[in-house]
Amino acid sequence: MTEPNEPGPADAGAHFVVVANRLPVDLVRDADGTEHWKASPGGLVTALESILLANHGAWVGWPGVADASPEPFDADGIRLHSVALSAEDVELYYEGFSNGTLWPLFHDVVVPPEYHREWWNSYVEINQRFAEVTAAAAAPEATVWVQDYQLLLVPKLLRKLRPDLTIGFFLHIPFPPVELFIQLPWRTEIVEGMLGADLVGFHLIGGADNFRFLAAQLGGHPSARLRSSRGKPSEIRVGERLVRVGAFPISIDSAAIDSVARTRETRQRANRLSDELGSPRVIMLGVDRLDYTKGIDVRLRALEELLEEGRLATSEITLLQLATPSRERVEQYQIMRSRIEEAVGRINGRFGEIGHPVVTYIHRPVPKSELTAFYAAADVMLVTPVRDGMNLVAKEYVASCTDGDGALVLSEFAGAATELRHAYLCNPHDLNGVKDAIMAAINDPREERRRRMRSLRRQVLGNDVHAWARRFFETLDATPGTNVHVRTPTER
Ligand code: GDG
Repeated sequence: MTEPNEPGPADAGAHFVVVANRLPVDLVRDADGTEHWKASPGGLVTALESILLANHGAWVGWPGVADASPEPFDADGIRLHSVALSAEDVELYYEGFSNGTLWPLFHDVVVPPEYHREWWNSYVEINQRFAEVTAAAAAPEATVWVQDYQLLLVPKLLRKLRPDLTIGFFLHIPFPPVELFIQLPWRTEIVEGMLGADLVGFHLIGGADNFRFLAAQLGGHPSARLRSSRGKPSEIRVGERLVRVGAFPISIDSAAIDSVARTRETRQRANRLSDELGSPRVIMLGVDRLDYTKGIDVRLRALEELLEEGRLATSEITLLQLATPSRERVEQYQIMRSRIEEAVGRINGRFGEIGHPVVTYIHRPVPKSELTAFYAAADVMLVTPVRDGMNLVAKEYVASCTDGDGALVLSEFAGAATELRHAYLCNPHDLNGVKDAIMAAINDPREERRRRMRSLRRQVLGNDVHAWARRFFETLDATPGTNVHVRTPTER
C-alpha cells in the first residue's frame, strides 16, 4: 500500500472487513506535532490486499499513536477505520494484557505472565471499542475477519452487536496447552469470546486441538470433545450455532520474494554485503523482532561455545544478526535486550579481530529490499525460537534462496517446522543439539544441502499466503449458517 488518499465520503459499510490491532498504515507524529501517514506493509496486508481490493473492503485498527482518532479515509481502495487509544489504553490493554499477560502465557510461559485486573478491565473495554467501530463499518451480512491475540473477545462482542455478520477469527501465535491456559483468571471469558466466531483458525492442528479441548472443559460445549479427522476442521455446537475450528498454516508471498531475490540489484547488494563482512567462508544470518521467544540468546550461546571449542574459527565465519526493535516499553523486552547486547559484546570482545567482529548486530529496521539481499547473501540461516506460532522469516529465507545453495537451521518449536521437515531441525533447549545442527548446516556436502533446500523450496513456493487466505474463506463459506460474499481472486 502507498500513502492514503484524502478522506472519502461516508458509505453504507463494507462487505468485507479486516479487524487487527494495527492499521496497515502508521500515523507518524513528528517532534513539531505535525502528523503524516506511513505505509507499513506487513505480511497480513500482503495476504489480504487483493481480497480487500476485489471486495472494496475495509480495515479496522489502531493507527499506532496514542490519542489519535482520524476520520475514516481511503488508502488505495481500502477504507481505513481508526480505533482511538489513549496513552493509558496503550499501557494497560496493549503493553499490559496483550503483551505482558497473553503473549508470554501463549508462548509456554517463557517469561512469567502477569495477571492484573486493571489490565484485564482495559482489555475488555478496548475489545468492545474495536467491536463497535467494526459494527459501524460493516455492511449488512458482511464478512469480518478478526486477527490475533489482542482481539480475542471481539468475535463474541461483535456478534452481540451484529448477529447478521459472518465472523472469522485467526490466531497468529501458538494456542497453549490446557495446563498453561487455565492459569488465566479470565480463561472462560476468553474461550467464549473466540467462540463468537463462525470459524476459529490456528497455524497448527495442535493449537486447534488445545482449543477444542478447552471449549469442552470450560465452555460446557461437549461436542467440542469430538476430534477432527486429521487436518480437517471440526465443529463445536454453541447454542444454536456451529463453530468450526481448524488449522491454516500461514505463508508468505513466495513468488514475489523469489522474483525480488533474482533481480540484479539484489544479487549485487548481496555480493557487496559479503565483501563488507570480509568475504568469510560462511555467512550466518539471524532476523528477528527483538523478542524473548525468538531464541536469539540460544544461537549466540551456541556460537560462543563453538568458537570456544575451536569447532569454528573467527577467520571463516561471521554472524549478521538483525534484531528489529519491538515493545520497548515492556520490562521483559528491556531485560532481554540488555542480555543479548551484552552477549554480542562479550563474543566480539573474546573472539573478534580488528576490523572483523564475529557478530554484526543491527538494532533498527532495514528496508525490505535490503532484507532480501541479507537472505540472498546468507549461507546458513539461524531460526531458533523457543516457541513461535509459525515464523515467516524461515519461509522468506527459503524463498530468497534462488540458487538453491543455502541451509536453514530451524527450531522444532517454530510452527514452520511442521512443514519444513528438511531443514536442519534442532531443539533450542538442547544446546549441543543446536551446535550440531549448525555444524551440519555448515559442513554437510554441498549436494546434501542442495537436496534439502530443493525440498524446502518446493514446500514454500507451492503454499503461498494467497492459498492460505483462500483456504480460510472456503472453509468459512462451507460452515453451516454462514453467508460469505467475499470474492477471493486466484491471481494477484
Ligand atoms: C507473528 C507470530 C507468525 C523483521 N525485521 C524486519 C522485517 N521483518 C519482518 C520479517 C517477517 C516479519 O517481520 C516477522 O515475522 P515472523 O513470523 O518471523 O514473526 P512475528 O513478528 O513474531 O509474527 C509468528 C506471524 O505472526 C504470522 O502469522 O509467523 O509466529 O509471532 O516478515 O521479514 N521487515 C523489514 N525490515 C526489518 O528490519 N522490512
